[in-house]
Amino acid sequence: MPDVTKRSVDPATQQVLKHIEGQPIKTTWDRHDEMQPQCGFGQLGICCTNCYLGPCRIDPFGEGAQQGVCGADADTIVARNLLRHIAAGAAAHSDHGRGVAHALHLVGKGKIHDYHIQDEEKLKQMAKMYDIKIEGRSKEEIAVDLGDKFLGDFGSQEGPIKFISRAPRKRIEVWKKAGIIPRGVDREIVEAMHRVHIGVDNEYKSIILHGMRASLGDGWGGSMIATEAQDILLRTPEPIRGTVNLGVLKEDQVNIIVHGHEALLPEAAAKVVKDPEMIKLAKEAGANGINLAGMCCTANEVLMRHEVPLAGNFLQQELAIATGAVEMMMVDIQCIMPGLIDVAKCFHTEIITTSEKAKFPGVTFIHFDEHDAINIMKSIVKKAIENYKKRDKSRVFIPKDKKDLVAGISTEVISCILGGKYLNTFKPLNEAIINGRIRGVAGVVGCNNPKITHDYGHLTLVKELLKNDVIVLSTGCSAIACGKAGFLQPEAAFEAAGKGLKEVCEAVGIPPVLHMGSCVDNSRILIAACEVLKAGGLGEDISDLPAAGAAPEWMSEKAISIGFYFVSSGVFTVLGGAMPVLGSQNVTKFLTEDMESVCGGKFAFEADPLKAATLMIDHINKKREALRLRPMMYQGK
Ligand code: SF4
Ligand code: MSK
Repeated sequence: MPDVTKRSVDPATQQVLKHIEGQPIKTTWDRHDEMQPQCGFGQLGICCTNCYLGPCRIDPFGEGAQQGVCGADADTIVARNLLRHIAAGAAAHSDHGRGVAHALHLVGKGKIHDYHIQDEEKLKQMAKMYDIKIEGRSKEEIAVDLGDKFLGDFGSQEGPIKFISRAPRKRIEVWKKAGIIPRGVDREIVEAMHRVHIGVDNEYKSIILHGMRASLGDGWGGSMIATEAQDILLRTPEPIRGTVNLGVLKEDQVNIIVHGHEALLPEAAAKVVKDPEMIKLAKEAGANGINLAGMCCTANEVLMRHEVPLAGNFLQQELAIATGAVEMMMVDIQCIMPGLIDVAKCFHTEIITTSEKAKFPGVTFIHFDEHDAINIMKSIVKKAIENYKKRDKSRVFIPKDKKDLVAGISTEVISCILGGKYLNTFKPLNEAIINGRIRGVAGVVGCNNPKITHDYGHLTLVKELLKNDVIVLSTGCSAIACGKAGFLQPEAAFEAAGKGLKEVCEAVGIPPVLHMGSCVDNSRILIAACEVLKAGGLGEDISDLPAAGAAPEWMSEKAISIGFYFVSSGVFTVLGGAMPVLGSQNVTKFLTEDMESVCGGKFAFEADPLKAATLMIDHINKKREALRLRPMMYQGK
């Protein structure tokens, strides 16, 4: 039997894994074991299936073929494969953003009635940025124009996309010099796919430079539009208390899990499960109520705005069903394992997909049409209630583990907490960095991956950063991991923090790990970096900041795109495992060394999270020295 402690450090996950031992239930860890040894050519990035002269692969030992049938060498093949990954990741985020921008437009037109403008201030702030007339106009009129402008940034041919102008002047100059300012979100993704076609772009640096441009179209385009439009429609997150881990599932209630990345859909679910008519139906079915919980980034969205509990992060999706207590898993887009279907077959759980972009064999598709959101959601919730009657109570196993947390720390909230209601500013944070109480800032984000013990990478890295007085901004599955370990409870996190960081966080009333949202909300970290620069004293460009990024358990193409837009924005970024590029020494060197001279940021690959923390702290110290900041006041914890 596999050692569950090697699979996860999370006690709830370990318990469910133990509970299902011997049952015919396969999880991602089992499939990962079955997949060993994984393809070496794939890991090194040196196989190519881009045309039917192939498939081709390069001999990594230099003895066999060094070129594909067309003559492409390892550099070209590795760089092209990487660009395909970036394009897919950027496309996923950006298509999400397009959906929300479109919804904003429709709300303004009065064609959608279940959503409304909830953050008028942000609507006007964004409208001003796009030179949209505000005076004397209704919020709906402004929303129509803003929705159009957002959508325009997807289809724009010449650019630059608008939000590039939010970056510091020096950063824009760096991008101009490198020729990587995105002209249109879609244009860069399409051009990426053109360049990787056989016989187009064959020069690795040129291919990667375009990857940087496409990723910037994600971070400063598609993702940022998604975040801002969601804030306008659903409200900008504010600090909120919540609960996390599989223990949030309830033995006596109808459990419904929303999973994926949509924000509009769970919004409707959060409303419908409170509807007295639905609660009455649940009681008639023998349950004590309806319990809505979230998984992955849909979870982060609905937690931040509705206190909906988080059932878990990426590697826990199958285990949630394996508790035997889930009546329905409602999935939308991204990070939904097809393996869920087989686990669900072992129980009464019904999986419903609500996105026509994300279908699964044998899984019911119910089109989530924003025009009739509440009614559609009611019909879905009714199905879940009906399904409760089929639950086999003797098979239910819900681990007790759950933790309280504080989430919803948007950029606006940070500046408001730091500066007070009337003086929104990051100044107190800057002063704490300048005077040596806080060493610097780290963005720790991204997925889980069975290649690394679940949550171990995130937690070990974050603990080490906190100990060394580095404040952590977190999103996605990393934020959920931090929540499960108690790092999002101010008091518990203070225990882990160095003396200086603890003093500052206690004084201003923020936890040292800030939950900033979902994957698209990594754009909030970019904006936070801009706000820090505006507050003064820490240089003129993002690359001047004593800051670093990390994705210790990354796995998705979106994570590659995120990594690229962080690095291209000037941030030193450590990935917990190498991207599939090691088959080309030139590409690897470009990513981990030469990129710094192009954009001020570069990648490092380090699987050991303690060593990754050291790399980040060393980088932060180097930036402190360059800024001639005071020595640290205390030496960590
Ligand atoms: Fe082989 Fe070149 Fe075709 Fe790739 S593009 S499959 S390397 S022939
Ligand atoms: S959900 S992209 S596993 S963070 Fe955003 Fe988690 Fe990574 Fe998906």
